[in-house]
Amino acid sequence: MKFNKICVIGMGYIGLPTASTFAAHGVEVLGVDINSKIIETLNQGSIHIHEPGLREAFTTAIQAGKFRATTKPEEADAYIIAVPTPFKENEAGDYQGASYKLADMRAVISAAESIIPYLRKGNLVVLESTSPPRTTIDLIAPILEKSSLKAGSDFHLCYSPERVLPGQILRELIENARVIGGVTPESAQAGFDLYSIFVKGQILKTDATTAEMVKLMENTYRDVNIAIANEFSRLADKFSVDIWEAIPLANLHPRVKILSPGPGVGGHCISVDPWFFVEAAPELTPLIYHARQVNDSQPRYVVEVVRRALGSLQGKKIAALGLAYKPDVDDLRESPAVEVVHLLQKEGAQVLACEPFKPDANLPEVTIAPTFEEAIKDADALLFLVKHTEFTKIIPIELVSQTKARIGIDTVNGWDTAKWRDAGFRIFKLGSGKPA
Ligand code: SAJ
Repeated sequence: MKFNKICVIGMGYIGLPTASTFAAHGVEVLGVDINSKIIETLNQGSIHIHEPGLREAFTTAIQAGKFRATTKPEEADAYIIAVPTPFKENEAGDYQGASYKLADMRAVISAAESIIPYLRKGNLVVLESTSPPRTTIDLIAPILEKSSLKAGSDFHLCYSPERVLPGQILRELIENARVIGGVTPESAQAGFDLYSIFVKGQILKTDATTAEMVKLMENTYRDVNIAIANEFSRLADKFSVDIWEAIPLANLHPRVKILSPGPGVGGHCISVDPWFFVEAAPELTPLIYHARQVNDSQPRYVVEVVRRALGSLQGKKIAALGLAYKPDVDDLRESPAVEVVHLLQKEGAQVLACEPFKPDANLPEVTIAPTFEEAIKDADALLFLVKHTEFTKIIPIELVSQTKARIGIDTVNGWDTAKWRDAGFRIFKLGSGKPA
């Protein structure tokens, strides 16, 4: 199949890099988003997302005259849906007294509906948004078929998960292997043809539900593995073992690869996607459910570590270093660091946060200091929550005159304890049992 024009719906972390990459490869791309501010920004040649390499890719697309942005789709050869699938904030499922989160599919539904008037025979529609099993067949096909065209015969329909790692999206978009699940083999082939435009990794064809399940399995696998690392960190604390020494030793075993404990699992993928399995089959997913519980309760565990370091939290001044959901990104969604700040404040602590990737973030009940120096100046303790490279490079001896704090709490193993101790700090590391 040939693609002269494609329409990418959702100009977020996935949609914009995807649209830019297609356009940079010579395809005419229409970027669609319901947020008119984003559309304005894009049409002015600017971007609203921090992602290494994205500005360059977007500029290439604009300069080639191949990219335009609007709030509504137009006729095109292919439509890619890349809108968020978060969970519902105010509604939960219940299985034998255990509450689980529910997928909020409203954005996917309205994106699919927005295509109906423009859909023509021979078009391809691809859903990229992470979705519960059977979404393509049971939710998307019936919506698109309101056009009176039949999925799989009149138009092609695929599910193709995105597996790029935030921070490395532009490279991984091209290099990663991509799975294309079609509602028919012909649909899968059409999807194959589309992504062949820029994907250099393997492109593997399968059916739509397998592709959906592959995506959910990948992120669930990671969540469960992080949960066991977090549980190990709690055991290490109990037995006065340093987990940061123990994990590399265990990982010398040729078939063991324990991940890193930390303040919890955030972001819009790994902390969300496993719930799609639980919602679809709560009776089959006790392990997945409990892994979510462990990771979701890790911020509370961090508060216990802080309490161990400081005693009562009432009135204590804490500099929270990092708010993003993981190192060196500006994304604060579902961030465990933000939750730690909220929990500490509930316990009476006064927290001043520092987030170099988003110093002007506007978060309810979080105070962000204008500078790192301001955040640490009057603090009783420095709480290291996100392993941003610049925080790992702090030279402790240089901080002595800049902060009142003589206690550091490191939840990410980003500081060399000996150096901090030599500079006169007591360091409490998550998962290391006792202070150093
Ligand atoms: N984390 C740990 N310990 C670890 C690794 C990560 O606590 O050892 C935490 C991070 O700090 C973060 C969370 O887990 O809070 C998730 O971070 P991540 O880097 O593992 O993953 P994401 O959410 O940025 O991206 C994931 C990736 N999936 C997998 O690695 C299986 C990515 O490839 C997917 O494209 C993305 O989800 C997605 O969009 O689904």
